[in-house]
Order: sequence, then structure tokens, then C-alpha cells
Amino acid sequence: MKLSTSPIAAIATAPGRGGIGVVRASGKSLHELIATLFPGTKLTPRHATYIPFKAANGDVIDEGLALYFPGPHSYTGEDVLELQGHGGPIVLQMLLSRVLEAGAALDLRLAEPGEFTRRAFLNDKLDLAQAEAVADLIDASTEAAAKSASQSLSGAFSQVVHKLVDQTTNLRMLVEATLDFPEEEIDFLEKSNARGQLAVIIESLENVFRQAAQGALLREGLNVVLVGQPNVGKSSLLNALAGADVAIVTPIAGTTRDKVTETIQIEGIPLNIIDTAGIRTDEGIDVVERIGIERTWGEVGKADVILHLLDAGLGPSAADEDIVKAFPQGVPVVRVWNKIDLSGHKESIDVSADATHLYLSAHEKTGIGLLRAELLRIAGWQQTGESLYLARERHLIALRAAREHLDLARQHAAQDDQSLDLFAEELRLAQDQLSSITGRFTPDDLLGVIFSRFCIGK
Ligand SMILES: Nc1nc2c(ncn2[C@@H]2O[C@H](COP(=O)(O)OP(=O)(O)OP(=O)(O)O)[C@@H](O)[C@H]2O)c(=O)[nH]1
Ligand SMILES: [Mg+2]
Repeated sequence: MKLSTSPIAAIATAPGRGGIGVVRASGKSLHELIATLFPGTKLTPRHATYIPFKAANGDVIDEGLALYFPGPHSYTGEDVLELQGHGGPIVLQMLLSRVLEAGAALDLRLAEPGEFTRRAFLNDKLDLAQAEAVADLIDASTEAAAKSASQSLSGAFSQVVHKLVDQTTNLRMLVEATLDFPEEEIDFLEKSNARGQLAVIIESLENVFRQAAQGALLREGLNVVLVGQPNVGKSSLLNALAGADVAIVTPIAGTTRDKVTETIQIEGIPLNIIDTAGIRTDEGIDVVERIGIERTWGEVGKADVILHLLDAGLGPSAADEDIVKAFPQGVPVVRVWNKIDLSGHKESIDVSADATHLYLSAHEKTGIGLLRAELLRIAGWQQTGESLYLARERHLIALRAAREHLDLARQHAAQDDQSLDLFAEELRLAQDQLSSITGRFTPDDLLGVIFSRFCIGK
């Protein structure tokens, strides 16, 4: 997406009715636009001016506040004009049309999604991680997520990443200077304590990664899939976790035929709980149930955590062994033994060598707290009190790649032949990865993808 640099305008407030609504324009110079909209009036920068908003023929569309932020001291770094009127969809549309018409001579056009923030990024008002945090703050679905997004927006995440980049650059410069003097190469690593410096960088990177991975949890949440034979109580457990009658529960085996998803929060972490059709291979099942069971396996394939439900009174069966065999490798599984009110087991969790066994009753809602705590543990949630960065998958991938390059650098440094050029090269690659987080070396098409997910007017 190649965007022109002509001035842009859009409604900046959410669609619908509200006390106020804002139309925003941004461009290199908005003098002419202001002169056309408000003939004979001078808007004092950064002061609210109460003023009628008039159509070209002089009819008053609305009255409100005009705010003018001359660049570079504005959100986008360009001249910005904000018109705050009443928040009705029609009146705002009329106001926007009027602004577009008044700016026609300047090539003023409707903004693309995220274009205001994209300009802020291009004009160095925000780096890429901060620009992403704008969208994350707006989209935050829990208080904890909003808090972390606001941390990132203030630049806290960018600062720790910049610090890592600087440390890596310094070490790399040191190494590259030595490369020009091969006779000194041999004891360079000793003299400069390059290994020690590298170890410090790796340790800081690991801290940042941990905080970012925890923050990413707040953003992405986890997919928790309930699987098991018919009638073991999967839908009852979904309802118990959700605290509401989300899924139909009956004593008839094969009640659930399609997946039912409910998002719940545990300590601010969003968990998508997915109830599925019970698995059985009887000859007699109809085509609907068969499709439902296929979907169950589709959901299992996308699970971050599998809750394998069994009837505590009946104990394990061959059918359950077959179900377990079909689980994907590497996905954590909890064996949830349900209906302990009938079997007489106590609510408990038992981590044995083969699996984690959890005993509860979905119907009586006993042991649900144990399950919630276990889900948090699997999610890797630690309440450390340290600040979290609401990282995106893109950031985690870059941090992980940087970590791998630093590891390779460490291996080169450990070798006797001390391949300094390779050591330097790995540092450079790590540095590029880290820089991509804040957008110093980010290709245009990636920027397109990131900003196109914003709403118009942001
Ligand atoms: N006593 C007791 N009954 C339970 C418990 N959990 C579920 N049930 C009962 O078991 C029956 C089946 O429960 P569901 O939640 O519909 O089971 P399901 O696993 O979703 O079944 P399908 O959708 O058919 O795969 C219902 O009659 C529930 O009331 C429990 O903890 N204790
Ligand atoms: Mg069910």
C-alpha cells in the first residue's frame, strides 16, 4: 500500500451516537483549509475556539470547538485540525463532507485505516511498538491489558529494546574494530571481556522476553479445548467455568454437536473455553454428530491446552486411551475426572509421571478453583508485580530470533579459533531483529499490514 502524502481527514470518534464527536484533519499545511472553513477567524494554536461550523452556502451544520495544532507539535507531526461537534452519525458525516469539500483544492482526502498513526510513526512521533500500542490500548479487553498497552505506549517497552540494541551495537563495534587488527584478535575476547558483555546482554534479553511473553498472554489469551466421550460433563464444565448456562446440558449422549466457545477471564487473562461434541465411534451415530466429532478434532489441533474429561466413577476406558493417542504432541493435557459427587473422590490435583489428574464436579462446582489455578499455571502466568509489555506475536518472534543469534555468537566466542568475524555477524543479525520491533528496519509491506488493522480515524 503506497499512500500519498496529501492531507487527510476522517471522523476520529467511534461510530454511533455520543455527547461529542470529532472530525480530524492532518496535513503538511492546513492554513488554507482553516481559512476556507472559518473565514476571517484566526485559530490560536492549541486553544479551543467555540465557533459555528458552516456549509459552503453559509448554513450552520453544527457548533463546537475548533482546535489547531501546528506541526510538528501534534499527534501526527503535521498540522492537525480537530473539530469537536455533537456526536451524531449524520451531523459528523456532514461535517466531514464539508471539510473534504473545503480542502479539495489541497487534495484533501479521506484517511485510510491507521493513517494518522502511520504518519505519527513516519514523522518520528512514535516508534512502531508505540504505534501498535495505540491500537492495543483501544482494543484492550481487560484492565490488565489496558495497563500494559499504556506502558508500551509511553515507550517503556521501546526503551528496554533500544537499550538492548545499544548494548549489542557497542559490543559489535568493539569486535569490528579488532577485525582490522588481526594480530590482536587472539586475546581480544579476554581483554575486552566480550564474553562477559555478551552474557549481560543475553540475560537482559531473557528478562525482556519474559515480560513480553507474559504481556502477550494478556493480549492473545489461550485456547482451552474440552474433549472427551459423550456425557462426561464437558458442557457442564464450560457452564461452571463461565458461570452461566452457555451450552445445553442433558443426560442424552451426543447433546453437543457443534463447538461452543465462551471467553472467560482468570486474573485478567482471557481464556477461550471451547466445548466440543463428545467423541465416540459407534456405528449408529448420525451424519450431524459425525461432522461434530470431526470439528472436535479440528479444535484439538488448535488448542493451547487440552482438558480431557473423564467420568471419575467409571474410570479409564479403552476409548479414552484412543482419544489420548490422537492428541497432538507438545500440547499440555489435563485429565479432568468429573462427577466426584457421585464417585466419592475428594477435589484434588495430582501431578503424576504420566499426566496431571484433576478431580472435580462440574455439577456441584467443586474443584473449579483448582482447575482455574492449573490453567493459570499452564499459561505461565506469574504474578511478579513487574511491569509487563503487551507484546505482539511479531515482537516475541523477533526477541526469540535475536536470542538465537546471540546464542550462536556465544558459541563462536567459546571456540578456540575465535572466529571473530562470525561473532560480529551474529551480533549484527541480533541487532537487526531487535530493531525491527521499534521499526528502524521495517519493510514497507509489513507497515502496511500493521496499520491496515487500525480503524479509520486512528
Ligand atoms: N452428578 C453429576 N452429574 C453431572 C456432572 N457433570 C455433568 N453431569 C451430568 O451429566 C450429564 C451430561 O452432561 P453434559 O455436560 O451434557 O455432558 P457432555 O460431556 O457435554 O456430553 P455431550 O455433549 O453429549 O458430549 C448431564 O445430565 C449432567 O447433568 C457432575 O459433576 N456430577
Ligand atoms: Mg456437551
